[in-house]
Amino acid sequence: MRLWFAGACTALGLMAAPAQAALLHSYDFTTGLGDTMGTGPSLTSFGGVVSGGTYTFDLQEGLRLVNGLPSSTDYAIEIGITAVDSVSGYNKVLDFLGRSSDFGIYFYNAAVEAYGYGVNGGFVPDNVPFVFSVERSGNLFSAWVNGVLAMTTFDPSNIYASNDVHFFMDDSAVSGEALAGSLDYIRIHDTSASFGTEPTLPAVPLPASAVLLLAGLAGLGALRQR
Ligand SMILES: [Ca+2]
Ligand SMILES: [Ca+2]
Repeated sequence: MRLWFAGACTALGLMAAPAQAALLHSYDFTTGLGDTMGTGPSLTSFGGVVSGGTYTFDLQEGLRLVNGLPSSTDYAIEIGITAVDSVSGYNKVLDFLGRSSDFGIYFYNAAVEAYGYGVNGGFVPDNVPFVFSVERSGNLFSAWVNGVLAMTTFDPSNIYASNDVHFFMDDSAVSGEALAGSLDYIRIHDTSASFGTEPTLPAVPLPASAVLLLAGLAGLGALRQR
């Protein structure tokens, strides 16, 4: 009896553990700014154009995602992007401080810069598609370009920790540091381990006739309760 009980508890414990190394949300711009997987909040646009599976943005026409990360401190983000003029000066890529601070992740002279800690590295190409990805785990922040580690830094001040993220939107503290380009996708993961995973589509919705039938049955049920 005790053995059975312990076994049941173990099984329940495993089932209750959070899913790890999974793609959680995928913004593919196929039908708008929503999550292709149908589970996450939609992106907010600052004026770019969604067309043909691509989000095209000029300076200060980026995106915002609120409460789309699995945690404000532990997350992984994968972005399919073509950048225009990433090679001159600062171009803000990720802002976690409500655009009130100059701190954040930039493309700086064709490198990835963790501004606030003065750490940079890697190579950011111009006018060709590439994958930019980041992970924050504990307070260790890492960034990759096409799967090659560009830079890593600890983030003890939590300047890259928030569930309100601005993409390609510069701040008001030191402005004039925006990027233009186009996005193939923005994908949100638990950890970097699932980078490269393609999204699964949500279940096919019921045809309209079935929805009407169910609504009718629900109406009958309501009538009977009176
Ligand atoms: Ca700035
Ligand atoms: Ca796409």
